[in-house]
Amino acid sequence: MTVLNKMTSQEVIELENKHGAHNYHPLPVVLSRGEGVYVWDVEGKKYYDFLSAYSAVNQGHCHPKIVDAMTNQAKTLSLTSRAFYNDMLGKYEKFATELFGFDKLLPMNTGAEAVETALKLARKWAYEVKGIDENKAEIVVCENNFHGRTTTIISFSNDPVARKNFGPYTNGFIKIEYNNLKALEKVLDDNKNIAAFLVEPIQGEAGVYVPSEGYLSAAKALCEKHNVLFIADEVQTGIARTGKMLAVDHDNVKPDILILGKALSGGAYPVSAVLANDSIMNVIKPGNHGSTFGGNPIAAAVAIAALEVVAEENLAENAEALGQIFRNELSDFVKENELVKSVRGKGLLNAILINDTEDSSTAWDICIKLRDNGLLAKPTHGNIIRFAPPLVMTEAELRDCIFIIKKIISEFKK
Ligand code: IF1
Repeated sequence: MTVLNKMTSQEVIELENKHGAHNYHPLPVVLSRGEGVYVWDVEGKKYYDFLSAYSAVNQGHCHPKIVDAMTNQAKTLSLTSRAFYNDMLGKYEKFATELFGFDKLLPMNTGAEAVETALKLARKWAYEVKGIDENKAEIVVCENNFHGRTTTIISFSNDPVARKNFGPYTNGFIKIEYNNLKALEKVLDDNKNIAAFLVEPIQGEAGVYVPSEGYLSAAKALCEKHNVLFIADEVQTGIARTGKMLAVDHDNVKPDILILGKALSGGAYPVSAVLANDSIMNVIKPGNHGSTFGGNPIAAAVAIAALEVVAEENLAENAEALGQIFRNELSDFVKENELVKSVRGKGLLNAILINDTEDSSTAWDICIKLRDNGLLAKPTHGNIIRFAPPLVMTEAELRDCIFIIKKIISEFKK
């Protein structure tokens, strides 16, 4: 078939441009292979991956254990739907609930679906357990949040690019400032109809914005005081990315509802999940919620393998140690470099802030130069570059990458 003939990067880009919807603006690099921390383009050039598919590939590209679990299961049984039992889902649910310390797991596929699930769960709990009048429940969210792309989720986004002209929007959300406990306290004091507080432990899309120490635990305490569910969206921060299995573990917080996605599968397959205890999850009855693919045997096999890899290869500890080196090295560098304002993050979820106007192309131009020098990273809103390599990186590889990043930024001319 001609469409499968070998193509140059330029040809692939033109093909996508012509036949694909323009809902992305990718860095011009066309990848065709990945292994561990490396990816290769169609011309054979090798790169360090410093995005990890937005933190989905924490376990590294094509991890052999995860690929084996996936291919073996694919050859055995791939999908039954939930109309019947399959012999993998229960095993996975037992494994994951014991690992994260919850009674129950509800399996979905994408992050946005899991967020939607958590919102539905919180609302149903509010009416049936907390006793809020029907259709009156409110969910508190944070400014500059990113939780996905569905109509309800973008209803409470304040990013005009993600939101404008997709209305009418879903009601029932109150937005407060992130990292502001007074704002949370006020909204909880003023309103008796609040079901839940939905929060990212670190705001990813907002530019790796790390809240003050103690923010999450104090927010959790406020929620408890008001009988409001604390929902942690760990789709991006979870599964060892920030140096602990969950980012809330840094603050010793146990969410009422935990949302996982991305690296729950090591990037091999779309797998997401919502975890909660029985007092909450038991409001969901047959027919209330579901998904054709959610909880399929391949997803279950892949997720078990992906979570085992995190423990077997000490990925949380590695992310913590390498993250310290990365931020130490770059904050020293920032002090003597005009182009970079600061470096921030936790574990291997980090970002540098470029010293330029928000709408200038400096971050993008630096990413192009990094690409030319064998390192792939992507700019995000407001001249910020996110650095999030796979967690299987070695210290020597990280130091090699730090060298490349410093070199490119030092040489960079606006
Ligand atoms: C895109 C950012 C990352 C998420 C959190 C839910 C979801 C995401 C905290 C939804 C997804 C993505 C999706 C991707 C860009 C991206 C992203 F730049 F927007 F912030 F990762 F850094 N909760 N994050 O971060 O998960 O439905 O996509 O599986 O282009 O939308 P999904």
